[in-house]
Amino acid sequence: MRIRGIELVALKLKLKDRFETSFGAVDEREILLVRLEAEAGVSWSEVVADRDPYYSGETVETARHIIREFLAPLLRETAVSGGRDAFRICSRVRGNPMARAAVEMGIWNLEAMEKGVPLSHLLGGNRSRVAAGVSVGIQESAPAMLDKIAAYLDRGYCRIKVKIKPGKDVDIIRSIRRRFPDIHLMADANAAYTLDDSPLLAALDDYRLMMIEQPLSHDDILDHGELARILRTPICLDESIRSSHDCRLALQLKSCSIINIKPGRVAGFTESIAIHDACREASVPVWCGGMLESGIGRAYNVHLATMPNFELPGDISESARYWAEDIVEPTWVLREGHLDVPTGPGLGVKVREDLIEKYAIARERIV
Ligand code: OSB
Ligand code: MG
Repeated sequence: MRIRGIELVALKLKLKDRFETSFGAVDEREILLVRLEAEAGVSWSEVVADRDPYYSGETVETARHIIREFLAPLLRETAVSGGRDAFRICSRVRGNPMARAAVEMGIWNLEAMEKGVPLSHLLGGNRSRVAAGVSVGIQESAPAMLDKIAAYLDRGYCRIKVKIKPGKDVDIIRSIRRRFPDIHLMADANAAYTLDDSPLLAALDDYRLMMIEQPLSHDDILDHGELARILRTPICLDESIRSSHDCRLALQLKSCSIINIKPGRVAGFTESIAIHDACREASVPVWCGGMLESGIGRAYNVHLATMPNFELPGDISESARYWAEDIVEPTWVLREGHLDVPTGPGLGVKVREDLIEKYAIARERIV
C-alpha cells in the first residue's frame, strides 16, 4: 500500500477525575492522533505520550517532531506491505517508541482494513471479549480510596490496581484488604522505590497481591531480579520493558514473572507480538497496560489483548471511567466485567470526527 496522506491532530480531553501516580498528577490529557489515508481507507491511531517526560522520555512534542520530520518522509518514499513492514521501516529511527507505535499500529489497522478482517484476527487473537481491570490513582485518604474501589467493583471490574508511592503503600493496601478480602488486587509503584526499600516491599507479601508492578527504577532489569528473590509477591515489569530485547533480558535474569505490554511503550504491535510470544514460551503471562487513552488507543489495546497469552485482566477500562464524552462509537462499555471485541474490519469502531473537531487544539497536514 501507499500512504497518501498523514495528518496530526492534537486534542485536549478533560479527565473526569484527577489521576495521580508516584510521578505526578494529571487532570486533562493532550492526545496526539495520527490520521493515515491509503487505498483501503482512513486509519486513526494515537500517540500515548504525555505532555511531560515523567513516565517515559517521550512527550507529545517530541513525538510530533519525530513523526513530522522523520517517520512521514520515510513512508513517503516507499510502498508498505503492512504492519510488520511498517515496523521495519520505522526502525530506522532509534528510540521514540511511542511516535513509531502510533504510525506502525495505524498501518496494522490499514492492513486489516485491506484484508477485510478485524485487527484481532490479523494479530492471531482468539477472544471475543477481554477482561477489564481498572487502575485507581493515589487518593487523598484511605476512605476516599475505599469508596472509589467500591464504585468500580459495582461496575463489575475484574481486578483493581492501585497506585502506591512511599508513605502511601502498606497502610493503604492493608485497609483495602480488610474491606475487600477476596478481590483481585495489585499495586503499581511506577518506579518509586529502591532495593533499600525491600523490607517495606516484603511487608506487602501479607496481602495476597496478584503482583507488584514496576517497584524499582524505570530502566532497571538487574535489581528487579534481586528483589524477585526476596519477595513472595510476583513482580510485573512495565517501564523497564521497552523492546523484545529487554523482555529477553528480563526473562533470562528472572527479573519478573509477569509483563505489562503497552504497545506504545514498545514501538507497536510487531514488538508486542514478539514479547507476547517470548513470554508464552517462558510460561510468563502478560496483560495489556493502558496510558489513559481515548477510545481510539483503547480499540488497539482491546484487539491486542485477544491474543492467547494475555491471561490477566488489563488496564482496559470503559470510556466513562475517563471521559464525559469519548471519540468513538459505540463508546467502550463494560458487560460482565469485560469489553466486547469489535467484529468489523480493522478497528471496528466508528471514529467521531465531529468530536475530534470539537476537542482539537491543533491540526497539521504533513503529507
Ligand atoms: O503505569 O500503568 C501505568 C497511566 C499513565 C501512565 C502510566 C500508567 C498508567 C495507568 C493507567 O496505570 C491505566 C489506564 O489507562 O487506565
Ligand atoms: Mg504501570
